[in-house]
Amino acid sequence: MPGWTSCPSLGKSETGQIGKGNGMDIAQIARRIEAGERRALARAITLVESAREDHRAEAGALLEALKGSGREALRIGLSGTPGVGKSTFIEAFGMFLVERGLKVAVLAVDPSSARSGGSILGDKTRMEQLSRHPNAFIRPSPSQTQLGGVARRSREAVALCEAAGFDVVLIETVGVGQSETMVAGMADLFLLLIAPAGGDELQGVKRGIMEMADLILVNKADGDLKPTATRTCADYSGALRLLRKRQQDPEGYPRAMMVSAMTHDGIAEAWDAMQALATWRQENGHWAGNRAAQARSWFEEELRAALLARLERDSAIRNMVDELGASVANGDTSPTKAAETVLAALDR
Ligand SMILES: Nc1nc2c(ncn2[C@@H]2O[C@H](COP(=O)(O)OP(=O)(O)OP(=O)(O)O)[C@@H](O)[C@H]2O)c(=O)[nH]1
Ligand SMILES: [Mg+2]
Repeated sequence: MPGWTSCPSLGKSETGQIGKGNGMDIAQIARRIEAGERRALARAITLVESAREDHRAEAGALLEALKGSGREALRIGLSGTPGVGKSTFIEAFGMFLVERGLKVAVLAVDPSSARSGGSILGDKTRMEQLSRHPNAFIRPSPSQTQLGGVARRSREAVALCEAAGFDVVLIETVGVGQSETMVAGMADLFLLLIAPAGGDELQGVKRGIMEMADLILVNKADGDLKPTATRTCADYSGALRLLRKRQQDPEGYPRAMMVSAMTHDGIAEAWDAMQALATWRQENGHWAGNRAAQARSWFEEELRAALLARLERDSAIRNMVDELGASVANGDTSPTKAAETVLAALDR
């Protein structure tokens, strides 16, 4: 993976220039990304993944420089429990798309520390064809920090892929609580991959996650598992019909379908369903409305993170927060009063 292990600073570009994020370098890297240069894209993603303050500033300038590209990809979030077949599905679906002339980027988002180096290797073998295809770009999940940091970096990586001219950006996450919400919050469509199983399993999928799904894909609908998959699909279809109708859905959505990432059965139908939904949402204003709402909440999250970071940097305030935290824990001070005290100190 080019750039995956390299130094993230864009200042040290391949041209050997040592820059400090000045306009020249940023403009140049932006042009290279817009020209679809994968190496530039990989480096830029490494940059946005960095927590270093100077890198953050460069990343901000780069994203600003790319803002005007006006390119829009179809952003597809994809979630499912370990072993459900996400990687296999992405390989099959990704190949299906590139064979139709589309450019596909795959980003993995994993806020837990569950994904070891071994699984990344596993993914590479599961996505062997796709990872070698000139119209595909696969980026594994970076090493981990807290969820907030992951959300920001992932959004930025999506924006970079979009500016690089990818038609479809797949954002994969393993189902671990909040990560689905995060991925759904940066996608136009959200797919939930489910394994064939008895009725009891239905209870295992949290209602909140079902409510986010646009398509539930029952994978492994092949061989001996086909009858179970058929039943599972019917169960989920029934469950989806019981959910409250969402404004952003045409008749018949959200829906459950069967696929086999192994035999490729149902992949074309799933893509048709995704396209039909995306088109309907575009024609009915939900697409733009959703993107606007996502951009707004991204801004608000940035602001919250920046304000907290500023508090963290001020050692007097940090000490105050520590002391008040202890006092709140003892029951000596109420949480409300403690927060007011910190805010009052900031105003001084
Ligand atoms: N029969 C059948 N097996 C499948 C299918 N898709 C995936 N598998 C198998 O299921 C296992 C897990 O597949 P992966 O694609 O690695 O699953 P994953 O969701 O990416 O798993 P994690 O990365 O661990 O979260 C592998 O042994 C696959 O060969 C399918 O459509 N049919
Ligand atoms: Mg996988």
